[in-house]
Amino acid sequence: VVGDDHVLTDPDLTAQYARDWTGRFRGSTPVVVRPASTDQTAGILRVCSAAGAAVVPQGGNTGLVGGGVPLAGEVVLSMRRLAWIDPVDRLAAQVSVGAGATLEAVQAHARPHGLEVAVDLAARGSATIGGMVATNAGGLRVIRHGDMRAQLAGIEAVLADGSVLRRMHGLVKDNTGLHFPSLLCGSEGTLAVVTAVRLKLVSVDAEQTVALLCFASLVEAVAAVAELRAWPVPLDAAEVFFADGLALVTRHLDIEPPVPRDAGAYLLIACGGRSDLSTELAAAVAHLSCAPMDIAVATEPRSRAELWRLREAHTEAINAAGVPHKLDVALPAAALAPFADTVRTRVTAVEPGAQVILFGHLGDGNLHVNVLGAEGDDVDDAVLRLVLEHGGSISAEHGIGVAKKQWLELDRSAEELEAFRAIKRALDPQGILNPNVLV
Ligand code: 2HG
Ligand code: ZN
Repeated sequence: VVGDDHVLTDPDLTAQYARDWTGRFRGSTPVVVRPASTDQTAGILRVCSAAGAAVVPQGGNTGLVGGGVPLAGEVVLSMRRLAWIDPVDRLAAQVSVGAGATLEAVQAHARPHGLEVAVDLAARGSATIGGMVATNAGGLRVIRHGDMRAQLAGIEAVLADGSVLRRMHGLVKDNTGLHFPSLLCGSEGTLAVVTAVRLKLVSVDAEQTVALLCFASLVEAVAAVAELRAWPVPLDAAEVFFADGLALVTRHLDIEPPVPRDAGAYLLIACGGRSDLSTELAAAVAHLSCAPMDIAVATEPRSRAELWRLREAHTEAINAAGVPHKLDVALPAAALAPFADTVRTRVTAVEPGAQVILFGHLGDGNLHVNVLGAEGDDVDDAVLRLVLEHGGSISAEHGIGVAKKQWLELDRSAEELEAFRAIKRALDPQGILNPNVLV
């Protein structure tokens, strides 16, 4: 279907497709197939259906829950060659792209038109749009524009039997029955393989301000986000990290932070618009009930990037220190601080030598609990149960994959999971699409 050059069987070539970026998930595959079109994707799935061969669809392989790794010897369907990008539709402020286009490539394509994809994340250089849709990626700007699901104006996807669902006209109003972008977004490659996406675009902010606020505690940072939200300056991001993460990042990058190293919580906020909003932001900060102990502000691209780097580099700094257990969780705003206060004790109770690093998207109630030095799954169990005790969700934005599959039944009801399975059986009766993920 794809020609010999795009069927990889040499273990030296397939190895990189069979493990994840963190090193936690390692599998094997007899074959990696690399289609360049929707027709070829459909052809491969017809062959795999006929052979009853299980398939793991894979984009940029930047996922963090093992959802794109062939852990049971599945065929890998690498979507990276479907990297076409149509001209930007300026009238509609939309663009159609192949599933394999990277977020960075689409951003570079849209920016000359003053437009951009509203979702942004640190893995932008490798993460593909198809993978971001399949996992309903969130990232750094959800507080303002919503997650990947909110950016979808159309989708094209291939079902397990090779049939193609296509609705890419991008109509803003289209109330004609089931909405496949919603159904497939977040289905983690279990229902269909996304081949193309019609994305809504937003206008690029001409001026942007980033501020790093140092607080005595997370309680104060959470309260600050609530108060800043009520201020008439639209927040683009409200991110959090702590002193231990800052120490790891500054050591890894060999830099000095622009703020003291011993704050109780660091809140990075960003806002943007047509004009410079830094005066409004300063006024909003000055009115906070709990004044920050220290502040660093940046309006120029370079200094903004330096502040952002302190937050974005957490993932790579942690990975340089070891193989982490990553627990991406969501909590109600009121439970964020009580959870953060308890989680370290719960982890060290089951894994005395473990190091817990917390950071995340505070404005979305989304914490990334990273645990270094954990052996088995006891740590995952302790953290996820603590999340549920606090009324949270076991996955905020990374998905379930294989990493959290065994805890899904604690979070979703038996009735919900049976509905998941019924949809899966209807669309993929042989169960060949990502069979070890989600349900
Ligand atoms: C981020 O927010 C990503 O930087 C990765 O979601 C989180 O490394 C992580 O745990
Ligand atoms: Zn994140």
